[in-house]
Amino acid sequence: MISTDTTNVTVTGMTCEHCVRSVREELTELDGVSGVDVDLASGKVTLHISAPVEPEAVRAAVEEAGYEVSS
Ligand SMILES: [Cu+2]
Repeated sequence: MISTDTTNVTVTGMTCEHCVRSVREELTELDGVSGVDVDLASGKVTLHISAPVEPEAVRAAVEEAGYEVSS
């Protein structure tokens, strides 16, 4: 079953589509994440989730890609 729940984070440091792809790939690997939308201009990342996802796991995945979660 795919839930339509979403959660948002803002990622800093992305400058191009390669950055977007890196962040998307890392976040897509997280348990509970069924889809990832990234807006490069604003840094806004929308996670489509099918199960609760720990904020710390999101932060770690973004850092693994080489970027930062703001706030
Ligand atoms: Cu880039």
